[in-house]
Amino acid sequence: MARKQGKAAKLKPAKRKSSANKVAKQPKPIELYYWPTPNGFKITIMLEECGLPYVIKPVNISKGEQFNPDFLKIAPNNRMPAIIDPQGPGGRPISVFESGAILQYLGRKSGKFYPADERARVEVEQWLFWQMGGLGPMAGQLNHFKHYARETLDYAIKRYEDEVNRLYGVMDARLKSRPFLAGKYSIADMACVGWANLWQRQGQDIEQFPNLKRWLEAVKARPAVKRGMAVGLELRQGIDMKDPKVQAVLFNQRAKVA
Ligand SMILES: N[C@@H](CCC(=O)N[C@@H](CS)C(=O)NCC(=O)O)C(=O)O
Repeated sequence: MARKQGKAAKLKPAKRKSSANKVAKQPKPIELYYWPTPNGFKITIMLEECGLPYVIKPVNISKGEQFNPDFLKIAPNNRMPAIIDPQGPGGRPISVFESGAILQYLGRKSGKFYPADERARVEVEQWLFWQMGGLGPMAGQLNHFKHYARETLDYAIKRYEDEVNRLYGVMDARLKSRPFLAGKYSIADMACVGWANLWQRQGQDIEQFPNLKRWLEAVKARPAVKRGMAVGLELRQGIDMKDPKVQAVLFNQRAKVA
């Protein structure tokens, strides 16, 4: 909705406005360095939910654009998503990497989906960090070993399938007595939905988790979530994750020592 698609990776900060045209001009859109994956969707969902104007800067991770020097200046972990907000604190540009930190930043900026009240905020943060440290990495490793690894390693597949199953059990228990992870809908739900949506691919049976199933349907029914999870899907069309050239970019990455 609030989105435009731009060309990748010219990371010039926004020029300062003169005071004469400050009032009349629209705010500059947030630049979202993005590829359509569950980590990317977290941010498109939040931007759509908040109605914040943004422009997509595609980072084609299958071609290695996450290693472009300009991108590394704002995202030193060579992973998307990252943002540049031209109207950051003090009216100056700011860049943020790590999807959890971006969600928190946008939550503070907009005053939405990330409550200021300390108790409510702690509820959100526990589940946000649970996703960042648990569900995301475990499901990511499962995806690797189950779908992409050149050797079939039963031990690794079982290890991560079990762990994702355990995490879904934790989520299901949490959702038994509340509609959303932190009570009210929040950035914690946005962080999880793209991952939980892949339950089939993760070898899980959603019927084992009725509360998670109800939550997933409710979150996915939100118009902003639908829009957010549709952003840029066309970008990855025709990309074969089993292509050795793609795997050479994405797998076996080691430290690049200067
Ligand atoms: N902890 C990071 C993880 C981001 C991440 O893993 N991004 C993946 C796509 S989902 C990526 O950019 N991969 C590029 C690569 O593996 O080189 C976050 O949540 O922002």
